[in-house]
Amino acid sequence: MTTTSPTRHRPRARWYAAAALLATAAGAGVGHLVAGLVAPEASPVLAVGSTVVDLTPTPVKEWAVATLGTADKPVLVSTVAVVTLLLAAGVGALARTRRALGLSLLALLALLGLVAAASRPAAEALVILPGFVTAAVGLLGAGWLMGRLDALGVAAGDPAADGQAAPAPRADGTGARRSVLLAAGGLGVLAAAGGGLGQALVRRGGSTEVVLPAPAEPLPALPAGLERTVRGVSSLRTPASDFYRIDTALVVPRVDPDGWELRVDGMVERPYTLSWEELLAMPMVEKDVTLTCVSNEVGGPYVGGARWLGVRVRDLLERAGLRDGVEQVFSTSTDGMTISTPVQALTDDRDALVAVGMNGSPLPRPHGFPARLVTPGLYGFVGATKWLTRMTASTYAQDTAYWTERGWATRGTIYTQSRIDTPRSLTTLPAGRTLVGGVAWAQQRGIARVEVRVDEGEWRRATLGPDAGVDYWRQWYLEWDATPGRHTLQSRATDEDGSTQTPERQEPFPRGATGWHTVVVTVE
Ligand SMILES: Nc1nc2c(c(=O)[nH]1)N[C@H]1C(S)=C(S)[C@@H](COP(=O)(O)O)O[C@H]1N2
Ligand SMILES: [Mo]
Repeated sequence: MTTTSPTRHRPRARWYAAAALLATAAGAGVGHLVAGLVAPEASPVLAVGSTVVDLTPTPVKEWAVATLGTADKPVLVSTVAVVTLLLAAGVGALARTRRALGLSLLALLALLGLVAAASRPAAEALVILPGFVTAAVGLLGAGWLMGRLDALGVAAGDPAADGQAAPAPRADGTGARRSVLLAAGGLGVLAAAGGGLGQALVRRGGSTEVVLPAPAEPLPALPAGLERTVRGVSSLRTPASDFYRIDTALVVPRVDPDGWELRVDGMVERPYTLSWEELLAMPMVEKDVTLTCVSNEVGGPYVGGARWLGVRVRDLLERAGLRDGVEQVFSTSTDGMTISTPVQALTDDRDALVAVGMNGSPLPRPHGFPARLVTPGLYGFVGATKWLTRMTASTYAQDTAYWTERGWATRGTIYTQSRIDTPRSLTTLPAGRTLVGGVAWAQQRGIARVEVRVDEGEWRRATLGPDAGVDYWRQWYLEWDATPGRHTLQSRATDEDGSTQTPERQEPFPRGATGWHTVVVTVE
């Protein structure tokens, strides 16, 4: 029997579309599995997703963070997957009549995933493997399944019209159909099993069983926070599990401290490289610092307080010996993120840290294990490099960081801000005595007071919670005799420099949001 049948007897185009879609899914599934084994970031779907993240214009990214919050990553990955499968289906339909062209286009699609993976910043030689496997499984699978479909056409076709020598008995049709189903089922199993297992591997926990040294300069225990007495107020210390996470990584980088290094170079007298053990052998200090994301809207969730353990960046830079003219330290993460931090903020007495511990444990992987920068007073995008691996003393003319290239401010001092945690906006509460409470922060300056007003009435001064230093947020609360009706609550903070949170509304892009947090509640 010949291998091709006249096209008019072939099953409809949608079956070929389905075949290509299924084969592509199988390829992606097996590729994801291989990536889970060798290099998670090389998974073709994730690699294409990361490339899309990097190429997305800032306003779109801002919109995504604002509307999707932390669901932005799953939504992105699903979108990439759906678009890819639709493209594959289209190419599959074409392959019904133009097999070589269709399969070549499918190969091109696979090649895109391969190129995306190979051009990721953390790319090692192994990263082409998952893409290669994806391409091989996808193409062979598509070719094979389409071959089964062709055979089905032959079996069902009119032998005379086909000019085929052999007649097509009924039994042949059933056999051909069964072989199509088997082939499709096999590819489906590959897609589901590969994808599922791969995802489990990609997600698998990191090697966080490291033991951290005790701090040379320990801090006293944090005082009890207001969260015990004012229900609904953010806890004084944010547990790592509740700590906001903002980064461009679609898979949390898995860094083995054994192979990890911290390089200090650039405009320095003595560039050097530290191993994990060498870093841990340096004097460790503890600091309570509230991190804030520049993308946080007024009243938003991207702020958290933690106790960090680490080595002073100043000590690390002094060891290298900064030359004259250094303006910024350009830091790099293992996943290729680059962040510019003004050198002043890393060398003055605010004690910016290369942190290895968070709230008494090693850094969790999502927060930068094994080491990250923590720079008090600056938004995370200019001072909190996670999965840190290199610090290069530089000038702004010499090196441009990731966010700077995307139009964000070069220096990012955190605005004085306050947030109402309770009552929550658009809730209904009973009339009578209520506690209005929240948090306020003005890192590097400290919070002097927080005021609250109801329905644009008189500003009333709130009671502040414990003081854990200028770089840490302050909890606050105010008693309010809530009367029935709809009410608007607003808060504003004043820092120790005497400046009061401005009512002027400013969007997060490009230097952080401003305005008063406003909450509307109904009292019954
Ligand atoms: N490697 C890397 N580090 C990064 C980022 C990133 O995308 N990649 N995002 C920065 C931003 S914008 C913020 S706000 C903080 C957030 O730190 P967290 O996720 O631990 O809260 O990390 C910073 N460090
Ligand atoms: Mo951020």
